[in-house]
Amino acid sequence: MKDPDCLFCKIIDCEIPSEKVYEDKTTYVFKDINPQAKVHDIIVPREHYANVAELAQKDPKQLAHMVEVAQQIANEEFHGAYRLVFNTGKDAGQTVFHVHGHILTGEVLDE
Ligand code: DGP
Repeated sequence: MKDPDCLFCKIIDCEIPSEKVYEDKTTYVFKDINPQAKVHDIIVPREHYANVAELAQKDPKQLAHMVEVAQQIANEEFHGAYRLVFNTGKDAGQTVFHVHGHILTGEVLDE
């Protein structure tokens, strides 16, 4: 399912440009517009889910696949070390309501 008003659905469909890092049949990864680490990528499922809790409930295999892809990117960027953050809910800082993981890597991260 797509949400015609969703920013990340539009990025996935190339209606809005992005700097692609990786893609496959179910998953798209692109550079964050406002990076918080040397490497800061956003990983999304092509299907629209509002947040990680909904994704975990409705398609746990997709969530596991996203972790695998994040690991693969970190293996290439920084010997497998990375942070994977899913802001969930407005009060936790979620601003785009299409589930996305922030992949932070490429350098030693602050604790
Ligand atoms: P969050 O705060 O967890 O919902 O993260 C949303 C992230 O999406 C934030 O780090 C900035 C990024 N972002 C927002 N709009 C765009 C955009 O148009 N292009 C790209 N590449 N990233 C965006």
